[in-house]
Amino acid sequence: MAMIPSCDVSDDVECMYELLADAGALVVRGMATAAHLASVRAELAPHLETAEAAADEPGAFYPGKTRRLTALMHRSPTARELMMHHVVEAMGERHLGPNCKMWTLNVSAALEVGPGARDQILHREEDLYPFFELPRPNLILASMWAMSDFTADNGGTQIVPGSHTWPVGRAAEPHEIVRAEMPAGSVLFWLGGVLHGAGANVTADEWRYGMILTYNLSFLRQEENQHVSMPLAEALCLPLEVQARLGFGQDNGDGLGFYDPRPVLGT
Ligand SMILES: O=C(O)CCC(=O)C(=O)O
Repeated sequence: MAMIPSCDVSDDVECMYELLADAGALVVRGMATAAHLASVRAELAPHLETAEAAADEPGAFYPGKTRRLTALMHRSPTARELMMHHVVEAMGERHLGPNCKMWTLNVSAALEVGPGARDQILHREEDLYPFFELPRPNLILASMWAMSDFTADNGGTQIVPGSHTWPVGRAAEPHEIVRAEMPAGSVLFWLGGVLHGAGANVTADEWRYGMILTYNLSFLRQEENQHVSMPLAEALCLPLEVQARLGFGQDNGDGLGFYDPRPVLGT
């Protein structure tokens, strides 16, 4: 029976990464406090209210009855804090660090799955970079912060453990797909080569609320254009390590992303 391993935030990060690298996915409980969750919710609420749940189009990549909101690093200082969580840092260093000088935020999005939403089509985050052959080198690490409890019925993310090692063309059988179940405050990590997708919500009235933050190697283009999503004046006020994670850093040792600071400083 396919399963997603799980552990607690206080567990050893080496053990966490071994579990993650082996299964391709891992749930870590206790990553965010109730205060963190309340504050992300409050910061994003005015924006999410304006995000309409689309009608369903069969075959469309994004199922209907879901609400999506991006540009979270501009909209939520608490989400920025969680982006830099020490367990995320440890998983990123181990998974992405060996393949790059820096790694960056790839996508930030609040994802609400409403009653009646269907399963999302299974996909790999690394399908963004199709010119690498399967199985690809480590390019992306994904994390899903449970803002509400995730259950098998309310849209818990579908994960296919082990699929990061599969050859081209191998499709998942129903018994190989697991729906992530985790209490609010947990994080589901998965590797960029793992087949996954939002789960169907078969409840009558429960919305599943998650915040997805994915990270990639800094020499690849970020899926979400952070330089447009985050005003430059705001980015320059953030700590240097946060600027670097957002992709505003210019020192990756090879000159990629260099800029002349004089226009920024007004000279
Ligand atoms: O919402 C989820 O559980 C997964 C979302 C996802 O895979 C996507 O938006 O591409």
